[in-house]
Amino acid sequence: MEQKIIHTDFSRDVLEGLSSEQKYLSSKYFYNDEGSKIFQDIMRMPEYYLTDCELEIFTSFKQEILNDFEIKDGRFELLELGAGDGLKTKILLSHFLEQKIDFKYLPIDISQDAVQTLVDELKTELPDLKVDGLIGDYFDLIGDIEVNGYLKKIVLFLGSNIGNFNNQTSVDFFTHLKAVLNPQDQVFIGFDMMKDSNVILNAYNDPHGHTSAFNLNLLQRINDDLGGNFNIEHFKHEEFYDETSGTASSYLISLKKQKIEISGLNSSFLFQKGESIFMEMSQKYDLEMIDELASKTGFEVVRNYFDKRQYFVNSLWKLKS
Ligand code: AVJ
Repeated sequence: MEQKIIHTDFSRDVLEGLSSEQKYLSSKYFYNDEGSKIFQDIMRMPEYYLTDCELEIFTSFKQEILNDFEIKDGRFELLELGAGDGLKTKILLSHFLEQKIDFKYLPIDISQDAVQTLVDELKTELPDLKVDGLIGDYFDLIGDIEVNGYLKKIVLFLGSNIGNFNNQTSVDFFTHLKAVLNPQDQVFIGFDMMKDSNVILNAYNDPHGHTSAFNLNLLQRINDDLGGNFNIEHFKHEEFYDETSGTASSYLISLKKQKIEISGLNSSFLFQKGESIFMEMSQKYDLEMIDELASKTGFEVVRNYFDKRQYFVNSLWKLKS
């Protein structure tokens, strides 16, 4: 009997990634409902300093950030790409409400569960907030941003989500974003800074096993959604950090020679013992790289906000005039 193959982005991308010389999977598929939960465990562990840094920045500078957003007396829309659980954003949201600012919050995430939970929570925690959740991929949704008249938009891209993009993808992303923005709009981005490699490796190779579970969950997702037969005990997670380029890279390593069948792809894939699957990059930045990315894509930096240790920066950009 011939098997019917349903081609989704996920199946196409898995087929392409596992068929290539250096096997790879895209980290954007980490965030199914289970993966989004594991990511929350990651954010709560002390080794994952990124969350604490951004919380510190927002807590210390919430009024200055509001001033720099230059709302004047009008209304505005706050769009957040990859909002997740909105933990850090809530600090800004509640401050803006206290200041009686008239704005609407539009959280966007690839995980339906994450968006639904966030919107439900916000309705009880911040009943005065105007909020509309959107589900989808950032790239696709940027195209849907309405270039509607005079309502100022501020686009949040926090938590070093940008780190998952390589240089070319980051340039494409901001170029694309710039094309749908109006001259008064702004972008507020979280970048993780280059730093001592031990600090980075502790965050991405954590002793609790959350990062490992996060990566292995994607193999489980392939089993569940595409009929794969990965035994996740036959893979282990490894993290590398290149101090020169600032790139942290995540791999899963096959612990033995094995053949994996994925019935939904009608394919099988041979793994040698020690062979790796490239899972994720988490790019770290310095200020020069940030300036360069902004100016290459038609933006300029208004202000950089740092935490005390200067581990992280939230960079506010406006359109280059
Ligand atoms: C959600 C992309 C910011 O790269 O730091 C955390 C994802 N991966 N631990 C990051 C992640 C492993 C995270 N971002």
